[in-house]
Amino acid sequence: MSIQTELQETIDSLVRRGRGILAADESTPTITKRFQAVGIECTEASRRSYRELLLSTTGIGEFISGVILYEETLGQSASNGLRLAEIAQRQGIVPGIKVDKGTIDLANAPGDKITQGLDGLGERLKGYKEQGARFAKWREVYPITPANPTLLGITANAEVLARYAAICQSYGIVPIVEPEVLIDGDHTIERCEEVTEAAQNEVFAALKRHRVQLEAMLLKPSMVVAGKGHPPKASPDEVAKRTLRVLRRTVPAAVPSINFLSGGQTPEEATANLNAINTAHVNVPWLLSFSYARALQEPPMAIWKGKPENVAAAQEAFLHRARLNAAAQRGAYTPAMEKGSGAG
Ligand code: 5MM
Repeated sequence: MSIQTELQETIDSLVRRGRGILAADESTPTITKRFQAVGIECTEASRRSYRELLLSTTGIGEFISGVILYEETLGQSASNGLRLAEIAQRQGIVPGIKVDKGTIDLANAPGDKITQGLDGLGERLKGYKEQGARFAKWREVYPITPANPTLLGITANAEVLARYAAICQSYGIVPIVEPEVLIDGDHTIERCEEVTEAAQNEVFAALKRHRVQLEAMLLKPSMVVAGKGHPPKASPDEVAKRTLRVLRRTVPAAVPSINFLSGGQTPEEATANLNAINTAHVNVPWLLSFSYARALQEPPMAIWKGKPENVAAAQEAFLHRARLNAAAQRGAYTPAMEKGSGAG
């Protein structure tokens, strides 16, 4: 099969109305933090059991088209001996892989970050592909302060995202490009909008420079929201208006789908905001969907608590959250649908 056909098949499988992506690619330090917050011991075995719980949830393939895995998970097998990636595939869910190696300080740009992991990326992609991965994800972060992100931060992060995306496509792997404007801080929603527009403008300029095929990538942006230290929160209509304005100004129509991260919003907020985005738009060229980690996983993780007797209830809560976000993708969510969840 040609690389072009491979890329198109993966895009066709991922980009589907009423479906989104599960981000289950927390690195070991991040999942340790998330487990500790709800009293779960973080071991190789508990991480495997938890991710098996998510991927083996009956019916989850109706709402989730792809899953981003962490390297460890891609190599793990479930209790029945099947590889976790194969369990996903049997649910109709395309396995993907987080390929970045986290952030460090960006030299000469105090307060800004840059993501590592480009060295040897091609060789790693070959191995991940053999293990079943068909798409990849790379995240750059943009902290907001009065001085950040700097122009250097915006250009350097865009360049790295574009180099990653170009390498992925040359190996037949669909890249998810994730520029995350962080919610930390007390900045206004106006400042978030300004930074998001500048960051995304530069990302698409860099993608063009590196000849990335826009039809064969997905964008995973943050929504335009105020800093978490700047209450009250904006209404879903306000978030939708500003988020759509930035997207229209920055994202070419050739990109097939935009899958938002939840970025510290509560599960209910992330669903309501996605729904508002999908009800506010008129004739946008992209599918507008989700690629949530915390907003899909917080309820099931809190219910599971590492105990086998809680697996069924945790799966019910996960399925419920996925169903609500799938409804939000169609603009068909109402807060009344929150009732009757499996959340305990
Ligand atoms: C921003 O984080 C991504 C989306 O998650 P949320 O919906 O919770 O915001 C997520 O895919 C993230 O990139 C992974 O969890 C990996 O994070 P770390 O910090 O381990 O690299």
